[in-house]
Amino acid sequence: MDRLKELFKIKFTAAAEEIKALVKEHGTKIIDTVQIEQVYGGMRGIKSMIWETSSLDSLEGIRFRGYSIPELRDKLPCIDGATEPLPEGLFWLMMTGEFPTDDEVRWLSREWMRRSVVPDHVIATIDSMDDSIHPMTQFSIAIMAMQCESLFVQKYSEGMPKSQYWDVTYEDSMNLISKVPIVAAYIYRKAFCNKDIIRPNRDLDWSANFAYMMGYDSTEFKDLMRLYLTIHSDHEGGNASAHTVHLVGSTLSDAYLSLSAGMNALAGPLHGLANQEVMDWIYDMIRDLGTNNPSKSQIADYVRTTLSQGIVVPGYGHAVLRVADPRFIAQMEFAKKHCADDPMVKIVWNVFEVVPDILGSLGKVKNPWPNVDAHSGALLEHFGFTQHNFYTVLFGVSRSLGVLAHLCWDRALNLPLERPKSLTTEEIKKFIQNSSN
Ligand code: HAX
Repeated sequence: MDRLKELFKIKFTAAAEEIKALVKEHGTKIIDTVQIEQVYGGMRGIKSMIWETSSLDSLEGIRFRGYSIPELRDKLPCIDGATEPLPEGLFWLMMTGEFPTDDEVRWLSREWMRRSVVPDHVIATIDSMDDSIHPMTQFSIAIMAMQCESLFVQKYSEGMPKSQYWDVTYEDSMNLISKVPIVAAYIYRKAFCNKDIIRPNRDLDWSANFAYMMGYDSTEFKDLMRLYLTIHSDHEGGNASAHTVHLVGSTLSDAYLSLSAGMNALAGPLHGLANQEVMDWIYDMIRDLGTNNPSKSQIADYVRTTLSQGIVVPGYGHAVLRVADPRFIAQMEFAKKHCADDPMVKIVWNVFEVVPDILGSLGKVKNPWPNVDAHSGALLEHFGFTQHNFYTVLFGVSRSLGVLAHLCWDRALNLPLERPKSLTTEEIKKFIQNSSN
């Protein structure tokens, strides 16, 4: 058993004992009450699931195992010339609650490289898809096509006992994480680079190799990928992609089926597709205004026009956050260090100065501040990565880390089939009537 798996087993065995005792002693205590507007309002804020790897505070932003993004950038191993920590370290932290050593991070890079063989039929599946199919759809289909490799499925059909679910889910998750960058880079090179495929470089870490396979070999871009793949990985369990993976996984669908389902949720414009929408919106603005250098007052007018058409301003707002997203700030800091004079970066910063006041003045937007998707496209464009419809795939590669780490925890803790109660409006009306009697 490898060190990560062994440590994970030690941690979840202790956690499972603790949870069992906690539920036995406190199981009937009420943690929250649910309001009718929450039932109709997309279940906002209802505390109804367990997610161990990260937690989102509306004012502080995301904390991974208790650590904020600035703390992670300080504490996670940043090795072998990298100026940003490697997401390998964050995966280790999410799995075990412990920071890995430099050597453990190096081991994980090598381990993912070792497992990263993609079956020929998956490549043939991607080849068979027309370039008009959105890269996120191709990505999701490619993940599904790998499902025949699931150890969970194989062992389940052989009568595996519950106590082994975690083991095969760990193996499936490690295999999948190692393969998603290969598949994503293949889709990219096929769609945008005349199918001029670049083979993996076995000496590189997970992010640097992903950048390299897509055709971006600069030191700075590799660091951008390390940052990008770290900060997009997990955002507690209630967001649509994480929750989808958790829900689908709760039926004992394997890691492949669960991750693919989560990617379909990420592909929606109110979620991960917003990174594509942001750049498309900025390009529409530049075209409509007839200038590459719009002033703040021109941007403000364009924002008002967007709103008057009943369209949301992409990259702004959040279902939980009530401040500028720390993931936006981390990218802004990267841009200040590496490309402060870039014209697109300047537009993004000017949009940031203009939009919150306008959204705030509407009186209905709960969070007028930028989210993670407001900045990522400008950074990618700075390095010549201009294919906006691929941006959500990058998000998906990163998100695989958090949701699969948690799928391992789901199976290790034997979390049950998810099955909340729904209500009809008739039942709600009856409840209102009875409670006012
Ligand atoms: N532009 C215009 N209107 C907005 C808005 C925005 N950026 N954000 C919220 N609103 C509107 C809502 O559409 C809603 O209007 P109605 O009452 O007329 O329906 C009202 O303000 C209240 O919404 P809210 O409670 O503040 O926000 P929600 O929790 O309902 O929605 C969203 C959160 C992220 C979906 C929303 O802010 C939005 O649509 N933002 C733009 C799309 C976007 O950037 N999505 C990415 C979010 C982060 C993420 O998941 N990344 O992957």
